[in-house]
Amino acid sequence: MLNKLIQVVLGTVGLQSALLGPPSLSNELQLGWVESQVESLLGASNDECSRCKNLLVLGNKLAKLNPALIPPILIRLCEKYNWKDDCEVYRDDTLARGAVGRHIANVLSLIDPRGVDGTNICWHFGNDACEFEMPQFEPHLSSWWGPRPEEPKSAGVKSEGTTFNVLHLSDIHIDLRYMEGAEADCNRYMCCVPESVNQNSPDKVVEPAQKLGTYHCDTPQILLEKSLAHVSSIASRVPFDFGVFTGDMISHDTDRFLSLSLTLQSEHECYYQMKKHLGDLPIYPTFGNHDSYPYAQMAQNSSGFAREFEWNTDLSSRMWRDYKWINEEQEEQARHTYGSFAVTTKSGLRVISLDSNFWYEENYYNYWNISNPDPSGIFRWLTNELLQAEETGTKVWLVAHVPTGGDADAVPWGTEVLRQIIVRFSPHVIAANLFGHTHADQFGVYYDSSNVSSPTEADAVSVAWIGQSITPIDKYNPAWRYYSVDSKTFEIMDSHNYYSPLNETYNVAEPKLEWKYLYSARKAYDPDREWPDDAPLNATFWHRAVKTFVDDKKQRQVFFDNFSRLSPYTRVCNTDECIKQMRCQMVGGTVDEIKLCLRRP
Ligand SMILES: *[C@@H]1O[C@H](CO)[C@@H](O)[C@H](O)[C@H]1NC(C)=O
Ligand SMILES: *[C@@H]1O[C@H](CO)[C@@H](O)[C@H](O)[C@H]1NC(C)=O
Ligand SMILES: *[C@@H]1O[C@H](CO)[C@@H](O)[C@H](O)[C@H]1NC(C)=O
Ligand SMILES: *[C@@H]1O[C@H](CO)[C@@H](O)[C@H](O)[C@H]1NC(C)=O
Ligand SMILES: *[C@@H]1O[C@H](CO)[C@@H](O)[C@H](O)[C@H]1NC(C)=O
Ligand SMILES: CC(=O)N[C@H]1CO[C@H](CO)[C@@H](O)[C@@H]1O
Repeated sequence: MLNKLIQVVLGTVGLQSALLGPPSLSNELQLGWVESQVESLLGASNDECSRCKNLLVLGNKLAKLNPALIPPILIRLCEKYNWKDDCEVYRDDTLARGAVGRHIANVLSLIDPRGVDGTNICWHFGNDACEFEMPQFEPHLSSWWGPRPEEPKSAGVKSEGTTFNVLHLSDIHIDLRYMEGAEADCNRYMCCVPESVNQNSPDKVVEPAQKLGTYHCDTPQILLEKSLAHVSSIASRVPFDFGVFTGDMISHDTDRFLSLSLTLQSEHECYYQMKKHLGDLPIYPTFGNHDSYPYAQMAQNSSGFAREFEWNTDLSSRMWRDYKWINEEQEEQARHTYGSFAVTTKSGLRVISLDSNFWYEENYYNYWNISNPDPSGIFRWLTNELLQAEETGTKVWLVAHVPTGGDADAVPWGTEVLRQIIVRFSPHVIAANLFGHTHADQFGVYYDSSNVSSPTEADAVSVAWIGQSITPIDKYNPAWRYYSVDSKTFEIMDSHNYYSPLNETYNVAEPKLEWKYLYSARKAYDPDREWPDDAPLNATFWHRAVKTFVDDKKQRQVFFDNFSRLSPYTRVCNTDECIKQMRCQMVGGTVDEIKLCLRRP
């Protein structure tokens, strides 16, 4: 069945690129003309921001007239101005390798080069040529919802002291090209694959890729299987109600080696292994930034280019349904909302899985129509789900890959919209937000406050639980967690984290992964047991934990030990700068808030 699907997908995409066609040689004249235009625009004496915008005006015109010209122009300019090592990523070839030229052309044809699109493109891609501008989302946003209910329906629901368990898996990044013995200490990504070289020692491998995984490399097949076998062994003792997979199945292989077929095979393999090891346990997945092709690209309906990505939503949602993780109606939903869907679990919790590529910074489609809070429609869809839940007193968990804060590699505009939604519906509707992406074991607190740098305990409304990765990249021990959840309020009462010390498997004849219990968040982050036993690990709990990480050196180290699961590369964080960075990432709900927080003395 898979082969057939791949053929169908390859067939349609191939036909499409053939129709768009490569530029002919006679375009050489046009290329030369554009190059001279670019040169004169760059040489103009106006300020950097205007120069950058003028270039975008040219790009926008060209992309509308002849989009096929954009990829060869990008390659030529990239080589001339030395933008990247590998300028071939701008090619218009979306099958054999992950080239994005056509997608940049698509986006260039859509942007408003002189407005907020141009400003923020020049800010982000143009080395701060223009200053960042937050678009004005009001009155759009507040028109999406009325005031918060005085007496929310869910307020009447009281805990009865019973719990159930939920599995959280994240960031598998299977590398089907992983090769035991290949160079793990390579100069140029990807390491541990046949082509990896260390330039100082091209003929002799410096650090051989290990059988079960290596700190600087993605997940070999066997590591995925052994990890899931461990999850399954725990599941037989502490049964899970359901599992959440917060995305990223494809390896960090560079565009040179990524292909559509490798993407499809990796997605298939990850879903298949979860099904094989976890049986009837429903898993609610979400797409990561790597789970697309070319890397991180995903177009909104309103762009007119969404069809180029339908292969992915169609393939995945069909598999989720085949594996009985979602039903037919939800499959239909997922196909129409870029893989996002909502399900009600057997215990009555509403789980909403949301495609985070619409706020990820490397998706080019996030840089047009920036003034529109919702070009994709997913935020309206989400808000309608939340309003309905508010009305019926249903509790919701949000599941997405890229956190709105975290490592701050999302776009400030999309994350600000989501932050406002989360704050509006927390804590009375949204009981938890689950993310992945950073590979670290992290969390964040959302505040209902405009005072970004010093939010108070009373302002804390919601928590981002950022799940640790299976992949050891970069320098983590493979790990996963499960939550114990109140059966009535659906608040998280504790998290239980497992890890496997990968270095113990290095250079031994019969390597074996030993899985160990790492920690419980309740015990680790409230060592004096001040927090009442029957209180959930809600935003108030985590607000206090942040305070201890800042003030107490010992607690801070516990956090960092757990952050990388005690890998040999565990960080020590004792400088003011490091502590500030840590704190801002924890309390900054969005990319913009983190930046504002870092700027404060
Ligand atoms: C962009 O979004 C605005 C809403 O802010 C909308 O009115 C407009 O039509 C959109 N522009 C394009 C080019 O689609
Ligand atoms: C996107 O377009 C499809 C096909 O026209 C439609 O069925 C779907 O509802 C749209 N999705 C959103 C989120 O607007
Ligand atoms: C933010 O909080 C700090 C510390 O409590 C306070 O000094 C400052 O005035 C507050 N700013 C605003 C805008 O409320
Ligand atoms: C967290 O739980 C405590 C104890 O039940 C409660 O006092 C506090 O208001 C809760 N905080 C939030 C944000 O719900
Ligand atoms: C693995 O790394 C940990 C953390 O640095 C260390 O304590 C342990 O001794 C290491 N094990 C081996 C076999 O090197
Ligand atoms: C790996 C590691 O150091 N984990 C720590 C996480 O927190 C718990 C609770 O303090 C410690 O016991 C673990 O050692």
